[in-house]
Amino acid sequence: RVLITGCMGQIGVELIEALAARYGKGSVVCSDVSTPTKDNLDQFAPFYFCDVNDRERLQMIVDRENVTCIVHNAAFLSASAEQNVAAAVRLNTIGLFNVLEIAKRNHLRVFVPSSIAAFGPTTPLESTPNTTIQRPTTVYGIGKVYAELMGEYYALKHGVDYRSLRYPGILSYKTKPGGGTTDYAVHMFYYALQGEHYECYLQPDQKLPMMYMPDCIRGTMQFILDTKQEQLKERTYNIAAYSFSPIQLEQMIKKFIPSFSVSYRPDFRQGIAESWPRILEDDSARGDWGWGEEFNLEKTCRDMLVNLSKIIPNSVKLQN
Ligand code: VAH
Repeated sequence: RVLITGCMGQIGVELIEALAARYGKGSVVCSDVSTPTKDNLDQFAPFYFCDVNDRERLQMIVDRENVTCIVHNAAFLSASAEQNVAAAVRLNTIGLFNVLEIAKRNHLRVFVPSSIAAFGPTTPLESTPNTTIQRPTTVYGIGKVYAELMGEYYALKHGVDYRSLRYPGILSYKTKPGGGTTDYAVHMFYYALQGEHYECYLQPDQKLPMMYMPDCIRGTMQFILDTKQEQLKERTYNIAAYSFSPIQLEQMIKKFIPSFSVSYRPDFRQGIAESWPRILEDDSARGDWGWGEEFNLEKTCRDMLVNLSKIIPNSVKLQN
């Protein structure tokens, strides 16, 4: 069975749905440090409240639920990690270490998301290859490099089947974003549909690699469940779909909501974003295990707006 830590997060919520669709309801074990409400508990059941720094509790869950694979999503994202360094180091590194120790002891497969944040200002940022300089300048990014290197160490020394994907920014409408630097891209859709002006915390021309959640979920399932170890030439792969800047997204949304307006007032997150790749090169993932996106930016925008307009009351009418 698959255990998802950080199951209440942006990716966790949708990964549970995809795994349950494939293996049946209740087939996925969920854990987080925020608890589901009574009206959505069954979506996350069986659910365990678990801080991954509590190794004994994590071991109890693995034993009791016959876990064979851990998808370790529990982490502080980039912006919130900068604001809570000690807590982020505890979760993003010690928590990761606990998961690797349990995987070694119980012969589990482990998937840990990495990120474009695992690169830094000295990395070639225009088309960042799978193997290159990684000197990130954020606590979150340093934690991701630690995870990548420790995962490879456990694979090499202890035969742990460790796998990781460097995600770009992810666009989705099923959960409200929290703590990420790329989350402006989701905020824009909410403000546009609510008929509100959006003040963006990045510069208008700050290009970043992005991807739509359905592609992220499909690619992750393919990588974790349908890819044999012998296909893997790397433990960690870049995956991406497209790149855009805030002003490009503003213009794309305006095709559907011409009245939408954005102003730009960069804050500390601009410093984070400009240290990240503009374009992620993911040829290795495409060649080694068949990664490929299905949503381009226009298709993403249309799907986001159509689905969010069903969730946001009295949302602005869409054109086109
Ligand atoms: C963040 N969405 O902004 C996350 C991600 C690509 C960045 O790791 O922190």
